[in-house]
Amino acid sequence: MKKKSSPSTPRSEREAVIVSHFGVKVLIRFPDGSTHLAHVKRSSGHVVGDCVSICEADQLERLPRRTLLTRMDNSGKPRPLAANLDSLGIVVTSVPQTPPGFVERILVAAYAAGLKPFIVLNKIDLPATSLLREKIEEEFSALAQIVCVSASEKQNLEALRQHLSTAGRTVFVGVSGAGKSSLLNALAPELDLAVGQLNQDQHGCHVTSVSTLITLPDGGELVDTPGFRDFSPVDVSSEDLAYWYPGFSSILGQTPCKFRNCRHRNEPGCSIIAAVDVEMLRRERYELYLEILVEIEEREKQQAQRGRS
Ligand SMILES: Nc1nc2c(ncn2[C@@H]2O[C@H](COP(=O)(O)OP(=O)(O)OP(=O)(O)O)[C@@H](O)[C@H]2O)c(=O)[nH]1
Ligand SMILES: [Mg+2]
Ligand SMILES: [Zn+2]
Repeated sequence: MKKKSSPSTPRSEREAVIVSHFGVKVLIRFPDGSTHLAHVKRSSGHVVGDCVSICEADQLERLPRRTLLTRMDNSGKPRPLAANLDSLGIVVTSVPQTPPGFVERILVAAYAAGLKPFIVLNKIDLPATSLLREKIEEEFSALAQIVCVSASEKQNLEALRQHLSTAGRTVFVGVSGAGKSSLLNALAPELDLAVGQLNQDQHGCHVTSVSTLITLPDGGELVDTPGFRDFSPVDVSSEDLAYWYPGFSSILGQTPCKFRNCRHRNEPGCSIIAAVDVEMLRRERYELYLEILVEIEEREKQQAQRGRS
């Protein structure tokens, strides 16, 4: 049977996948494994994972994307991170701490982008990570698979390898210093990506500045990304947020709210508020929903104002 090609797999020798992006240059990989450094405009919008076709004069034409993960930067601009992904690994650990709500925000972004999320709890060799493990398992085991590893001590890497081998193309996201690059190095030792020490405040030093796509020896592909602490979901409207928000869909599926357009704030007959009252839904998680809802509504208001002016 002829193998069906997807947009994330180059179909001809003139097609390639972007495996690194350096601003005005991208490293592309052809189906035979050879690579080539091509020039692109800073405004090209290409990202790692994009499939491109090589036109005349070395110009790259981007092929349609299957999926795209985008985050909002500090100035409120959407920044595409990587394309043609299947799965998203949220890398968390005890040091540096992951900001409250980070995992929920990324879960929303992953679901909305059509990616299957899972959690990688790294640095299980540190005693502080055992405490975090209990918390993460309590809060997220019903929502996503959790793989507990130590990149530096090479603990339980086999479980991660196995997970990745059937996950398609995965992107790792997490705060700087969580150990994303260390994990890639542990999974593919010939890589030798730069890793950095934590600073005096136990934060990472933003060592990785470009995303890199690698093919794993045991199957699957993995994208390393630069660390960031804030992640506001893009491409999610205030109306859609509840649909993607972790833990809401099972409640709403069982008992829909009285009003179809319920925003789950203070509307009568709201099943989400009722679930919080009977402790079926953690109050902190619900309050985080309200926080993200305000952010998105604020953004929508600004967009509407810009549209009018
Ligand atoms: N104890 C312990 N330290 C680890 C582990 N994995 C990574 N580290 C350390 O954590 C620090 C940060 O690792 P990196 O791999 O650079 O982290 P990163 O997430 O890629 O950081 P950015 O590239 O800045 O986003 C380094 O000092 C690593 O040696 C682990 O499993 N256990
Ligand atoms: Mg890194
Ligand atoms: Zn409601």
